[in-house]
Amino acid sequence: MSDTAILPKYGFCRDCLTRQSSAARRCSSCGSPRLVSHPELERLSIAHIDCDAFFAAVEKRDRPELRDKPVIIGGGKRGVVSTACYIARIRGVRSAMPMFKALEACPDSIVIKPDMEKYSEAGRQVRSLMQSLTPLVEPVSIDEAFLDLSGTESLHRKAPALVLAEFAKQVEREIGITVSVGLSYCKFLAKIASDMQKPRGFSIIGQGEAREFLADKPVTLIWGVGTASAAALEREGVRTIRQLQTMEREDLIRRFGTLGNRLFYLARGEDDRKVQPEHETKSVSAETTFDNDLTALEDLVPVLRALSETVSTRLKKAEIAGRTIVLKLKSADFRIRTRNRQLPDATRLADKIFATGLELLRKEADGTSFRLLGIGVSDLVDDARADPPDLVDHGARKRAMAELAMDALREKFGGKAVETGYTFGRSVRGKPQDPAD
Ligand code: TTP
Ligand code: MG
Ligand code: MG
Repeated sequence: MSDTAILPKYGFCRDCLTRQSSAARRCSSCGSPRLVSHPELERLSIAHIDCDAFFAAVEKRDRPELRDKPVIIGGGKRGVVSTACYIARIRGVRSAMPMFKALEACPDSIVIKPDMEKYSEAGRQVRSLMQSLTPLVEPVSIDEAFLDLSGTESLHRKAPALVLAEFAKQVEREIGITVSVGLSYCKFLAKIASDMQKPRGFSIIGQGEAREFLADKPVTLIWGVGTASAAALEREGVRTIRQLQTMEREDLIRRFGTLGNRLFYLARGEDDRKVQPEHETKSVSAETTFDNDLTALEDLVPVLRALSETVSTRLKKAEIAGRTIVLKLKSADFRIRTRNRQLPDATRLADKIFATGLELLRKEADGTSFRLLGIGVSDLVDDARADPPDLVDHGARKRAMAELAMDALREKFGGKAVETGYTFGRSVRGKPQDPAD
């Protein structure tokens, strides 16, 4: 066997990366049972990688004595679980669970307040290792990304599957956390695959098995099918993807609009969305210099609201979204302050930009007089996966729906037709400027 070839039928070992030459259940070299084989092993090149119990894993890395303990990251203002390690999950703790419930389920949990700076740094490290594999890395959230490894065989001198297994080992060694890998021929199935064997998973879904694999799954597995769409499908008696596979495209479009079209193709495992690397535009922002310096938070808030709407409108127009909110202030003595906050998921919603900006602004409104306020969004990505529709925070979801409804109205009746309570009747002093980003 040449150095670069893998026999798809026998695959390779995820622990020592040795290519296998028989169908034994354990690695011929190190004895590990963590073998990967698949008939399409050498052809598949679209991957989705997601870190395992991300926040908790970073904390465990930094406090090794917690390794075998149930650890929950959460608390803070909303009093819910951000993430639970896999030990706590076995005991019934889930993301977004109210903290008191989590502690009922697992009273000996170690609860740690989130340290976003630290998680952002770990996320950046993972991202930069990904970027050394291929320029085609599309970040989805703080702990996950799509990678397109097609055409990289000549560079790496090995099939994408092996490159990915090596990557998973590298992350463990160099960053001290673990990831799960999904490998397929399209983004839809790569994403599903990465979730199939967590933690430290490595799952493959090939073209040959896609339809059958999907058939017995619930429609909610399809990205974009949230609670509302699932209920609409349920009313028509559609529960499984198999049912969608037997329906006509025209029929699906008639019943469910554009979602119907997507359902038709995804149900058949057809997804031609490209992996889109991070955008060249670095950030989108808007700022205002006041006619008279402002000091009080309540005077700054309506300005922040209006600017957030401007930024949001631009993001929506460009079909992009960003994961980092940047607040900029210039004090009366011309000192510039910038403050950042990273979000778990990219957003393009004015409400989210505003709320995050406001959190940052509260800390700065300390009696200082300001002459300029700006808000921006960076870490830009394609908006296809921004603002996940089924987030657990119902308040936020309602506001997101309201915002999208308002956008539709504005489009119909013009920009000034709908104003929110924050800006209503209060025009922003000064002239919004476009800093050349
Ligand atoms: P996820 O990748 O969804 O979850 P996870 O990494 O904790 O666990 P898994 O092994 O299942 O992937 O989210 C990444 C991080 O984002 C997570 O560690 C914490 C944060 N997060 C929240 O703060 N609130 C939430 O409701 C979710 C889902 C995630
Ligand atoms: Mg994760
Ligand atoms: Mg994730």
